[in-house]
Amino acid sequence: MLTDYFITFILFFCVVECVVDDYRFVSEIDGYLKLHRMPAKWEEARLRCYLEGGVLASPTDVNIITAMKEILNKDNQQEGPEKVYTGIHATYTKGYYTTITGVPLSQIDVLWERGQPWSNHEPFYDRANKCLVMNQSGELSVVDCDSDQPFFCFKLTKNIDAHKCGPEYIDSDYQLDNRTNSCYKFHKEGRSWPNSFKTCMAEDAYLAIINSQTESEVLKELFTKYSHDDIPGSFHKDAASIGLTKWVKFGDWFTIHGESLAEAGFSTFNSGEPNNVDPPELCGSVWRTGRLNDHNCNRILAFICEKTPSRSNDKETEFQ
Ligand SMILES: [Ca+2]
Ligand SMILES: [Ca+2]
Repeated sequence: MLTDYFITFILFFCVVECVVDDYRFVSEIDGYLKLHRMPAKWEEARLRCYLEGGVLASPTDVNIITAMKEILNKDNQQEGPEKVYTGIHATYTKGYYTTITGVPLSQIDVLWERGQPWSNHEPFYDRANKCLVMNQSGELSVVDCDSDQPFFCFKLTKNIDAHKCGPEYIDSDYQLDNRTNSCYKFHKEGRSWPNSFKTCMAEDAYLAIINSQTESEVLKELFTKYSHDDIPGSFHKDAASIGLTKWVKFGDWFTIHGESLAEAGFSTFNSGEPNNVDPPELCGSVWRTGRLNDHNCNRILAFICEKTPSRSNDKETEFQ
């Protein structure tokens, strides 16, 4: 019930502007925008938005252009970035621009920046690996997709959901476990350790850290819910990446929050591990037993993200 009230609250009170985990509600577009100030290459920006459950925002109509411009010109009293990536790209075939969702450039009312899209009287846009950026005036220009630019992610309102693990703008797959007071999500899609780390970050979470024997049991139980058949792909299915790496310089294992295993509260490796059998095994995983393993960071494995529900609880309290 609390959840229902919370959704109602968001929908009712966010008429002008409200912020859910950095996503600002914009009523005119019935959705949320988030400005990522940290520049990234276009493919990275696209991936980041996808992992957050949204898309790289494109200035497809006057409402979204207005909203993006407003944030660019006045972002929390800070000067916004001069330019941001849009979702408009020609990475499939040079010269053929579409948005991420497939809207062709020809169907968009484009306001080009002065001199664009021509350069030295040659059509500049008809070259490989080009993407469009938007400036603070809403004008577009062509850049190399490998350049680093800030960007906006966009999400429709229907993707916003209230949940006991947070008023999530991502998904509701996180489950709170009362024994550890943490939320967990088992990702059964296989990824390398670095990509697993990135995915958890995009979900406002982190690769799980085992802080106690109890938490080891919790992850073991979570893993048990996913049989080999439940996990698609042909990778190894008895281990899942967690937030543990070997600090080579120091020569021992540390969590991604900088703690030694003793400081973290759980240090039991599975029998025979760490064995460095596929060298270098510098990333950490949990076996189905709930115990630790070392594995090669490039190895594809399922993974487990963890997040604390406290931030969202604060918000729910505030909104009652
Ligand atoms: Ca933990
Ligand atoms: Ca191993």
